[in-house]
Amino acid sequence: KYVLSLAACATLLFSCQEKQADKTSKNEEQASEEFPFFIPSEKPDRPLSAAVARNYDAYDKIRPEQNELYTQFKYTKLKGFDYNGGDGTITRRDPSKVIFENGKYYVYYTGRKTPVKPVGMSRAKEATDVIPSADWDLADIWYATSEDGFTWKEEGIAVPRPPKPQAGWRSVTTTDILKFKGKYYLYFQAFEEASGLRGDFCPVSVAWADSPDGPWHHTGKIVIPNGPEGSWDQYSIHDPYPLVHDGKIYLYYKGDFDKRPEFKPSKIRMQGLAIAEDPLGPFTKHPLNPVINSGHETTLFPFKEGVAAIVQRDGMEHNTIQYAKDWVNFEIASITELLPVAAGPYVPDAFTDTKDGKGITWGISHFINAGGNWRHSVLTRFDCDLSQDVDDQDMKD
Ligand code: AAL
Repeated sequence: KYVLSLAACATLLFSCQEKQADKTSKNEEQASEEFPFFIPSEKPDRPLSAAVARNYDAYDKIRPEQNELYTQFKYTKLKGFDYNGGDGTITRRDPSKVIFENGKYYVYYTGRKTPVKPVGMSRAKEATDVIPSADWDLADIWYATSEDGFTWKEEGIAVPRPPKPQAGWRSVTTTDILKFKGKYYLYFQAFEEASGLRGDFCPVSVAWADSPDGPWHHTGKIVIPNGPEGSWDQYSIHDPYPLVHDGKIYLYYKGDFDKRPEFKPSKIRMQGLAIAEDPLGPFTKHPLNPVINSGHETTLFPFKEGVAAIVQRDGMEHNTIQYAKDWVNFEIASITELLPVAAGPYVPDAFTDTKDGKGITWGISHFINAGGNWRHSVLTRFDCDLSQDVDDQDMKD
C-alpha cells in the first residue's frame, strides 16, 4: 500500500512537472509574441528595432556570457615588487607579453629608478639627465620571473639605455617580446628627447638575445620608422607588439596622431600593422593602416584562425574586444568594462604560427598612480576568460 501510494505521488509529481514545463514553454512563446523585450535565441521573423537586429547580426552570440570573446576582468596585487613607498622614484609599467621559458614565467617592462619623481610632461623643460619629465622618461627595460604569475622576482635590467647619440639614449620603454627561430627579440620605443618635449615622437628599435635571460644586444636599428609627413603615424610609433602568423612577424603598433596641433587636446589613437620575414626587418606597413581605430596600447592574441585585440582607452571603440579573421579587418566582438591597461597577456601560442589560437586567461597590466601628475605606475595581474578551452563562468558573469 505504502509503495503504491509512493508510486502514485511520483506520477502526480511527474505529471505536475510536465504540466509546469508545458506551461513555461507556452509562457515563453506567449512572451516572445507579446513582449518585444523577450529575446529568443534565433532572430525572430518580425520587424525588429535597429538595436535588437544588431544584437543578432553584429555579435557572435546574443548574450554576453555566451560569447567567447566577452569577459570581465579580475585584478590581483603582485608580490615581490617594491615601490619605495610610492614616492614616485620607482615605476614599473607597460609590460610585455608574458612568456614561459626554462620552467618559469618572464615579463619585461619599462622600469624607472630615479633620485626624484618626474616633474611632469608640462614642465619637461626642467628635466635633466637625472630628473625625469614623464613617468616613462629616463627608463630602461627591466625583467622579472615568476613560478606562479603572482609572486615575481625582479632580475635586473635586460636592455639598458644605449649611449648617446644612439636611438633610445634618453629612454627605452614599452617593450614587447618575440621568440623566432630560437632567438629572442625585444622591440621598444627609442626616445631621443624627454617626453613632453618631442620625446614621444619616437620610432621603434630592437635588441636580441639567445636566451630570455640575455645578454641582450642593441641593434641600433630603427625597425619601424615614423611615417612621412601628413601620414597617420608621422609622430609616434608606440607599443610594438609582435606575433607570428603565416611564417612572418606581424607587428602591431599604436600611432598617436593626435599630436598634430590641430587635434589637441584629443583622445585619438589608432593601431597599425607592419609585417616582416625577418625580426630585424625590413618591415612593410600594411596598405590599409591603421587597422584598429581606437585603443591606447596594443594587446592582441591569436584566436581560432584570426587575431583578437583588447581595445582599451581612447577612440570611438574603446572598451571593446575585437576580432579579425584575416588579421587585418577588425570587427567588434564584444563590449566590456574595466579592461586591463597596457596589458601583456600570457599567450602560449603567440609564436607557434597557430591556425587555431586558444586565447588567454591571464596576464600583467599596469595601474597608473595619478597622484597629481602620473608620478609612478605599478604592475598588476589580471585574470579573464578570453579562451576557447577554459569556460570560467565567473569571468563571464
Ligand atoms: C604608454 C604607451 C607609450 C607612451 C607612454 C609610454 O602607455 O602608450 O609608452 O609613450 O604611455
